[in-house]
Amino acid sequence: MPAKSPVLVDLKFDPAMIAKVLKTAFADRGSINLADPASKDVDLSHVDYALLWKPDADLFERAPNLKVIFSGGAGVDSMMSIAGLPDIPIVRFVDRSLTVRMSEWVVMQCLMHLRDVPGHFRNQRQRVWVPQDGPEAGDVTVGVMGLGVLGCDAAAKLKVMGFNVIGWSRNKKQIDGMETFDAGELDAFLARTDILVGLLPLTPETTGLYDASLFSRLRRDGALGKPVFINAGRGKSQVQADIASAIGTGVLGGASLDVFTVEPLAADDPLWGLENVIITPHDSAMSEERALFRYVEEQIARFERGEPLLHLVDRGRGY
Ligand code: NDP
Ligand code: OXD
Repeated sequence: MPAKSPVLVDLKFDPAMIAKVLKTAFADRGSINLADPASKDVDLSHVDYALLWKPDADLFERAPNLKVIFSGGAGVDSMMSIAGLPDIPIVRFVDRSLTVRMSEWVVMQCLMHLRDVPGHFRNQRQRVWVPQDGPEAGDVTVGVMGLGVLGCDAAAKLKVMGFNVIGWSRNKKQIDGMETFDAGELDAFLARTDILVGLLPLTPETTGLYDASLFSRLRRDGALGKPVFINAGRGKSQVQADIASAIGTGVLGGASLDVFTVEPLAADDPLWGLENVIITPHDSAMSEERALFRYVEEQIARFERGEPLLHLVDRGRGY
């Protein structure tokens, strides 16, 4: 039997962690880690599978015979824009732990705004005692934009916390106990939303979608007073300057942002200094290396048994 081709790994994550975890991954076929200086001149022409996150620009020239590309993350926008991307299946990362952690982050952010945690922090720092009598979750409608793997899980957990949850996606979804809207019903969806949660992939349609005009169409007479914007999808879906000015003018009451137009967020960006803005450095749900390598092993095994790959990217839609 011919030797199995090693998996090509080019993941711009923590290099020490990748090197460590790779030692026990892909036991039956081995791997070529492009972060390893020894791989610099290695012949990649025989490689069948590549696991990539922000790969080197010349990768597809060096590895022209790939059969499948695996994304190191759930989002594939950075992959889709690489010149020379071959027309072969691309599999995105779908993982229980990543999904659970994203939902933790979303629920936490909604609760932070519901219970005015930024205001409590401010009072604590000033050593003042100001009890707040805010609304309960059931008085507030969270509108989730993107009802895929992450959006559906987050929506279900928000409902457990008592929020009224509605959802928006490209195609209309039937989800028990949740009112849903399709792409053409954006205005109706926004008019009902007190807390907007963005869990959309970045595509040409979703680039710059969260802007001043969209913020101005959110519900203004809800239990929170002013609407809140939360985004963990992709930063280029938001017009960042519009967030800061919407908070300044009171169109938005607050925001939680895990993703930014340019990452890392510049030290002089005004968003850092806004009290009602909670910033996390794109760590709401990071890919866990062991789970990622196991996932790729399982998918390769499926592919080689002649079974369909799971979680394939639709090149036409871009996600
Ligand atoms: P999925 O592909 O499972 O879901 C995407 C959802 O977005 C679908 O419901 C889809 O609609 C909807 N959608 C896409 N384009 C449009 C559009 N133009 N109009 C309306 N709805 C649209 O993705 P996941 O849930 O797994 O992940 C979502 C995104 O989260 C990723 O692409 C990534 O960018 C981001 N992410 C961020 C992380 C972080 O750490 N901050 C971690 C992981 C992911 P339909 O169902 O009709 O196709
Ligand atoms: C992802 C991410 O897409 O971490 O998985 O952003």
